[in-house]
Amino acid sequence: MKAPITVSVTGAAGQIGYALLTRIASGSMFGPDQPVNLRLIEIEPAMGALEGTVMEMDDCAFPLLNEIVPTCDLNEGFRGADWALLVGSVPRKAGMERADLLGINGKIFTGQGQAIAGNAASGVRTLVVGNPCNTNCLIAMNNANGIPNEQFFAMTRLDENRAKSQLAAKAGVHNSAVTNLCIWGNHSATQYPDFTNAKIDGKLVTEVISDRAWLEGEFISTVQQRGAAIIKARGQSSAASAANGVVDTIRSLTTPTPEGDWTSVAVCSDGSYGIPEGLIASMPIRSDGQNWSIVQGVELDDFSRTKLDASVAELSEEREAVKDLIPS
Ligand code: NAX
Repeated sequence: MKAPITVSVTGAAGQIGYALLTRIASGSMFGPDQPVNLRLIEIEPAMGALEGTVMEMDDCAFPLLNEIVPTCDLNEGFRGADWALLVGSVPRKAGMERADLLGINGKIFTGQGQAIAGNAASGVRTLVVGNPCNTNCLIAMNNANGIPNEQFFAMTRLDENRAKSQLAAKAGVHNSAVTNLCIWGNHSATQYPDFTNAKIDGKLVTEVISDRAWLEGEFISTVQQRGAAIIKARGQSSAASAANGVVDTIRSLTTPTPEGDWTSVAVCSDGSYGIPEGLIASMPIRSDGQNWSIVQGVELDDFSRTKLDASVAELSEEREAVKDLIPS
């Protein structure tokens, strides 16, 4: 048997946590022969609910679950972590400005970045899901002294999966036929699901779907607004699909990317595609199973460039709004 991997999850008593923990402990995330330790982090008022989640995890009697530790202490929660999944954050409430939300959540991610640096394994990789996830990731990364920037990610995989499913439905094919779908920029309403480089059965989407007005209009807005549509229909935000996005992101980072394809995840920009260095922006990524790299040379036409620039401008504004939380 392999040595267990330690996974820390914040917001573990929330909706996404509920859907995610069983996927980790059942082997969906790291494979059917990889034992896991789970360290579940919550705020004090949610510790009772977390206890209930832990009882259910016990009742699953997962063969791969080695240990489960519920805690509201960040140092204990991130101790020895190989992966830190930062899901918990404070939702936007009525009357709250975006800047207020950035400030409130920013403070959470300052402390979590510091606690990761102080307690986790040196190779720890961090995936931020809690919104605004790109900028929360930026804050955590800049407060995690000694942990390389390449080990920080923010999730746009749910958006990629949503976009693939919309294109597949329009073309009347299975979603597995859709490849090379990149979400560019911010995980927000400005994100750009790039249909110009995506493929269906190896052909450019634009050759398969001739309805350019649909691609530029309804397709993009459906992907951008899918979260809101799910809230309207379900009365709660997406949870199972978000948890699935986390599993897919980590599998894509830890297994080789299929030849010729790429996947979307927000990473620290090195200046590629004119995205200012240091911003956490979603780009096309390939992995060899250990290390990842940004795919270079993806062509952006004028339409794509305008969309990407708008999303990057929003990321720059967010960075400006939280600059006090980023040590220089
Ligand atoms: P819930 O409100 O169900 O759960 C959030 C949990 O986080 C709560 O249990 C809360 O007690 C906990 N929490 C709050 N502050 C914390 C802190 N400082 N430390 C530890 N735990 C803390 O939300 P849920 O539906 O699970 O969504 C979680 C986050 O994911 C939200 O910010 C949401 O906006 C974001 N999402 C991000 C997505 C993405 O693609 N990046 C998509 C899905 C989701 O909307």
